[in-house]
Amino acid sequence: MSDIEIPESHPRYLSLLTRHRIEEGVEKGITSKQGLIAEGRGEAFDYLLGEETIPSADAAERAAAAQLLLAEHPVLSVNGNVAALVPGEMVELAEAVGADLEVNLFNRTDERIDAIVSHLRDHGADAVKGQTADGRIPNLDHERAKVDADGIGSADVVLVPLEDGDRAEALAAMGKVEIVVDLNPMSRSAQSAAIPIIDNIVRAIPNVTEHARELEGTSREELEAIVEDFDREAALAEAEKAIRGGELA
Ligand code: PTJ
Repeated sequence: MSDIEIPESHPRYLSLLTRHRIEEGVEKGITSKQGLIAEGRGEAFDYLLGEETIPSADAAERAAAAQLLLAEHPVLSVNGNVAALVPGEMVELAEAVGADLEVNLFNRTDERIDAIVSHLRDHGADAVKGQTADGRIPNLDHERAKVDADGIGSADVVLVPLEDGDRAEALAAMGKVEIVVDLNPMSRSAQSAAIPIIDNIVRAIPNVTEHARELEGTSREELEAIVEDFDREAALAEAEKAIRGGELA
């Protein structure tokens, strides 16, 4: 395990910390090597976004909190990058909204599933789904399609951060309300989501949790109004505009 110290005063502190966590994730057998490439892609978009949560992303994070609180069976999907970057934060969000955590991998191996389950337990999770794999997402090849029947298989609302486009689309096609976290507003995952959150996951998850805590005790009608008022097309357009640095071309 690498043990570099990053001074908090460094202008690119968050970006360096994030890279370091992903690198550690690969060393621990949690994150796939492809996860390093995905991280680089995400960083490029984050740089263009100004490495901040733009107002439309904050609105998406509030709508996501409301949608998760309204859900009957919400599930938070965890892959190798998510486990490396925000393990404790995912556990806290699951607790705040009463959701299940499920390990669901693009490059699935039983070893990585088990490593991520115990990593999440080390960060305070009681129960983590993903090892049973007795359910299937239709229209996807075998390994990528595996889910728990009593987890993602029967969820009504699923949070899928940093997801590959094919699977995000297949989950949406199953009729699940999909909340996606992805720094690329043009990705198929973001485009297929009911609530696309265009923000870095390290900022997004704690902010969804904070909104959920603020919204605790809010009536169903008010929560429904927050979800309805959220405009996904406008949020995607705002993020694209911010990335392009001005007016849409
Ligand atoms: O652990 P596995 O096997 O499930 O594999 C996970 C990865 C991420 C490797 C796999 O799902 C994959 O290849 O994903 P893609 O197709 O590279 O898509 C990842 C998306 O996440 C890209 O659109 C990136 O811009 C985005 N992204 C990367 N890092 C972040 C991010 N979005 C938010 N926060 C980040 N830190």
